[in-house]
Amino acid sequence: LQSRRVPGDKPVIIQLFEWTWDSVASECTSFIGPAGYGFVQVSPPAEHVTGEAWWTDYQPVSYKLESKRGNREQFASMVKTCQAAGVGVIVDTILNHMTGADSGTGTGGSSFTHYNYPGIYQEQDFNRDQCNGNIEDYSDRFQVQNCMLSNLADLKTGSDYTRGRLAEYIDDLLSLGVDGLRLDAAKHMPAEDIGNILSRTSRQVYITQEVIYGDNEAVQPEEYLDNGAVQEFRYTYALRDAFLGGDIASLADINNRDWINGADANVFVANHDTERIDGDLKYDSPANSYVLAHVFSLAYPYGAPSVLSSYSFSQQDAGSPNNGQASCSSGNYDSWLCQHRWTAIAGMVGFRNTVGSGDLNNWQSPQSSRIAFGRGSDGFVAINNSDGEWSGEFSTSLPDGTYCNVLSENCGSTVDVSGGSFSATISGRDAIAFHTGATA
Ligand code: LAG
Ligand code: CA
Repeated sequence: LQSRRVPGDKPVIIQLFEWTWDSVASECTSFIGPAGYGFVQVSPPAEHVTGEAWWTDYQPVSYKLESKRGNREQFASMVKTCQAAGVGVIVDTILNHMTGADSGTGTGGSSFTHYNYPGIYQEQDFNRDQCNGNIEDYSDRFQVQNCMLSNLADLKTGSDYTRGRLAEYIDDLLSLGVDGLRLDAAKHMPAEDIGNILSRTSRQVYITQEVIYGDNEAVQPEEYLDNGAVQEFRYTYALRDAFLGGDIASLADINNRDWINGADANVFVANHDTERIDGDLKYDSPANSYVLAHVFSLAYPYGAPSVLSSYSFSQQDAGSPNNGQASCSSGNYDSWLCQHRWTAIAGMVGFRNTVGSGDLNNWQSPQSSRIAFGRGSDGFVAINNSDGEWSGEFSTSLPDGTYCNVLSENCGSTVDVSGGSFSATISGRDAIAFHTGATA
């Protein structure tokens, strides 16, 4: 089942949080494909509850592809357009639950009550007979997998009917050409239930499972490796602590910890949930730490990296601006942040693609807030997470030449490598990165 975990030779994923299908399609063509990103991860496409908040999308009502992000035709056309631009589409997929509402009508016009979704699921398809309440104790495996996550009606993923119905939904997505699935709330389903559902589908695609690590929890990320890749949240926490705390030299060994193996991991500086947690890294974190963490994440050989592209908010629940019709190029940005276009982040995508699986080498760290390292003989990066300027002589395995600092606009700054070394001055809270794919 190698196909479920290899993200390919363009491993960088963008999570286009809350973007409509039309806006995803046009961004694939105009920027994402040309920039070298391999995949976009899009919001859940299934019919969901109505409302202003962003999180309505996480309460499915049916498997009709009619959501705030667009309809079936728009979804199908987005997949084709992105693929034509060389970009695969990963779909956020909710298998664990349906709604948390007592009753209502979904974005596609379907009526429902908490435990009745006409033509799809009734009372017997939920775990209410096992547990009639919310998860309270994460050290209790039974609760984590059978009780409700925030009152969301918990599907009986152990039953033949439910498994078949979920596989049918996945197969519908696959029939439209989808390239991968992000499995929402994977920790709340037994790993073998997910394995069974995926085994019923017509094709095996990239799978990344959301299994949020917690100390002393009953359900652990490692349990899910047979199904595909797993999102390694310990990595997100480690980057947060390092970049906000100052000591980034401690990240030296994160490809060699007691975590998910790099080849099996999907990692990110932030996702739509963590950017809403106080104290986690987000777009307005102090001292350029969000950008520097991305430079590290895209340079360092661990996991398939995702980059969140989201919008600024002052209220946690606020839905996306302009009804999700995102725009990065028109000059009318609303509050779309377009992180995937930021010079440093987009520049590092070329770096990642060029260095491929090149070994980590030439690690240099004169103090804990400053690190520099190479990737094979194709790329080199230096990150200065302190306020003062860092002037130094660096050892590198890159061939002699003049390279663009890909963190600068239009090759505005360069580095001269000669005889395995170069000298450079890196401003406080800044970085430089260069690779053999971008010479001056
Ligand atoms: C996820 N991963 O496991 C998503 O990444 C996360 O964003 C989802 O929560 C969660 N699982 C369920 O799919 C989001 C919001 C919640 C929201 C939920 C359902 O973070 O706040 O819950 O989606 O829409 C909301 C209310 C709750 C209420 C619930 C049910 O905030 O207070 O109990 O709806 O009505
Ligand atoms: Ca469950």
